[in-house]
Amino acid sequence: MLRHPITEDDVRAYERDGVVCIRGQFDAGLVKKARKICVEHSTGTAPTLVAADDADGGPGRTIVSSHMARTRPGFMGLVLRSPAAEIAARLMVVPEVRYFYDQLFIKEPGTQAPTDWHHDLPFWPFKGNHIASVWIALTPVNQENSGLVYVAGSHKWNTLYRPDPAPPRENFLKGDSANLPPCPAFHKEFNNPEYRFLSWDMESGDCLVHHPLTVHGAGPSASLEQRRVALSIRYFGGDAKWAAPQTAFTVPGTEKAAAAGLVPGEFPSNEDIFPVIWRDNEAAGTG
Ligand SMILES: O=C(O)CCC(=O)C(=O)O
Repeated sequence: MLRHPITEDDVRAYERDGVVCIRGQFDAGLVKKARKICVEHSTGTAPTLVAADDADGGPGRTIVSSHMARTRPGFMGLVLRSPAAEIAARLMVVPEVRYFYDQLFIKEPGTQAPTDWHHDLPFWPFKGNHIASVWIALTPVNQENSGLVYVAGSHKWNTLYRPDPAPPRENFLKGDSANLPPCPAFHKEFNNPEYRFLSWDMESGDCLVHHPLTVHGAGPSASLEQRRVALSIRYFGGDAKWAAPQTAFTVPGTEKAAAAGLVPGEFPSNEDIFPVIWRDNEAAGTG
C-alpha cells in the first residue's frame, strides 16, 4: 500500500533518466524492522553472504548478499509487505510485477572500495525494459557515505557493458559477454557536460528505482560515523523475457531452466520461482 501516489512526473523522470528517487513511502516501523533483519543477516553465515574488508587495512568493509527472501521468511515478509513492488509497477506502468531477487548492500563507515560503474542487465538471464530495482535506503545516504550516482539517460544508449563482478570471480562470464566493452570510469567525466549525473541525499525510507540498463556506481565513503545499509529488491513484468545466462549469476531454482518452463525469448512465468507480488486489481477489474 502506497503512502502517497506515484506521480506522472515520477513516471516521466523514470522513463527519461532511467532512475528516480521516491521519498517517504516506507514508514519508520518498516524501515527499523528491515534494518534489523539486514544487519542481523550480515553477521550470519548465509551461503550468499560476501564480506570484503578494504585492502588498505582501514575500517572499511563491504557486505553483499543475494536471494535472501527465497529462504528467509523475514526478507520475504519485506518483499510482500513493503510498497516496493507497487512503486516498481507504477513507474514501469505495468499491471503486475513478479519478484526477481533481493540483494543487500552494506558499506561500513570509511569503506574505500567503490561500487564500480556498471549496469545490471548483462549480469542477468533476462532481456527487456520492464525490470526495475528498488534500492531502499535503510540509513541516511549521501555522497559522503558512498551514495549511488547514476548516468541519466544511459538506459537508452543501446550499449551493453561487460558484466565484471566485484570482487573478480573466475569463470564468471559466459557466452558473448566476455566480448563486451568494459564500463567506462564515469567519475572521470563528472565535469564533462555531455553527461548528466544524478545522485540524491536520502533519508532512511527513501528509495531509488532504476532501469536495468541505467549505468550507476558509488565512490568511497568519507564518513567514519555513518554506515550505509540498503536493500535492493528487483521486480519484473511487462516485456521481460528469459534469456540464456551470460554470467554465472544464477537464480536459485533456475539451474534446470527448461524443466522450470523457462524458455529464452519467453516471459518467465514460473510462479514458484518468480511469484506475482503486486497486481493492479482495478486494472484487472477485481478491485
Ligand atoms: O549499493 C551499491 O553499492 C550497489 C547497488 C547496485 O548496484 C544495485 O542495486 O543495482
